[in-house]
Amino acid sequence: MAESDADLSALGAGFQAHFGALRAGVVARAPGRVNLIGEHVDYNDLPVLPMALGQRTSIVAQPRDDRRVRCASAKSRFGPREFELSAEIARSPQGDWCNYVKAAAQALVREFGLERGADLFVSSDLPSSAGLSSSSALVVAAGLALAAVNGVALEPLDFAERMARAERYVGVESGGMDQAICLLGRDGHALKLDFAPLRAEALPCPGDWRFVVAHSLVEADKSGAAREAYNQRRAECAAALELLLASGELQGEPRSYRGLLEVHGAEKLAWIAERVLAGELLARARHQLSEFARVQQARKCLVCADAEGFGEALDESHASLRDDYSVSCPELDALVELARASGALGARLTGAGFGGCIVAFARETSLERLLAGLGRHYASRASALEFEPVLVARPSRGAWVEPFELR
Ligand code: NG1
Repeated sequence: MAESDADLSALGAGFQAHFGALRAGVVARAPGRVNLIGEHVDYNDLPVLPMALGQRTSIVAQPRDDRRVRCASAKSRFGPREFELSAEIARSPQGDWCNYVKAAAQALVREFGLERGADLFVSSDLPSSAGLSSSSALVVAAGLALAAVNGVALEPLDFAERMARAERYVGVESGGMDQAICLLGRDGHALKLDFAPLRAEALPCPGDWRFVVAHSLVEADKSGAAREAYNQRRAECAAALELLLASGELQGEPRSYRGLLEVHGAEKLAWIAERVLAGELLARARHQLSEFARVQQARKCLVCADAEGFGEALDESHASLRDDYSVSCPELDALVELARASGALGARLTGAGFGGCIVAFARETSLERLLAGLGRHYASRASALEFEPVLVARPSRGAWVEPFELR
């Protein structure tokens, strides 16, 4: 895809304003994503169905002769940072943007012994803390840039698995969805991703299907409180699984959600879970099992262009995330309702929740009505926002890196 000259010259000018002359470098591009369905299940190696966005993070990188990495951002609130490449890179304070660059750098030093630092200029049109995976876009772009200036080239599948492990540096026990869709995304397609090992099935989006992303205006701060809540969900899933396995019902069976689901199916396991578990742990396990079934269902609907069925799966996913997984909030619930009342066939929170965005699904014929309905929600606030609160998601290609050339 040819990038516009204006975009490249803005990146070049930004780089030079921070670091001086740009002699020879690379530019890495890494998209955000919207997850259509399969939420809070990737860390249990259960499949997900996201698409990569046209919005992305770009990094211009110029190699250095030492091991220093200097980072600057086009956004003034992300101040300049520096660190030295090493196998034990000290973390910046929690929430600092540079931790995402350090995450990629440390992993690549450990695995490939990178020797060469770089000056990095970062620019992005992805809102942060929105559930659109701006964090993984930064990790992947930084990883691609640092690998390229060190002459390390990897297959996207392999790179995605490495970057998923790398991002845990920031303290979130995340799964592998974001890095995978960021690297493997395909124009016009959603991807069904399976994990351990990572596999991707590209599914063309029917021509008249539209996905609209709308922001709740609540920041889902995954470097703060949302991080604890996220890690807690993962721990609760593990605790529920232990109890299930210890019950007389499942002795000697596979020891993972995926293994159990493959052997018994979601319905039978849900029946067992209702007998063995209670309270929050039952609710968390129920979400894992029901979301697994919904991803299978949604995949089928996508393949046979059953828009009503797909919308229903989204609606049910939201209910499960709200009621069983407790990761929604009143602002997200209200936006989901508004989307449905404005012609969406289905809508749900997308990403980790606790704020951030919803994804609403509609046919092309209802798009205008949906956008108008959602738009009214922001009427009094839109001018105060530094990002577009509503966007039509265009399924886009995954990340890449190329020589930086001003045409
Ligand atoms: P976001 O929406 O970027 O916070 C997080 C995890 C994913 C996945 C989703 C929930 C990271 C980097 N990503 O995404 O792995 O678990 O939540 O489905 O933390």
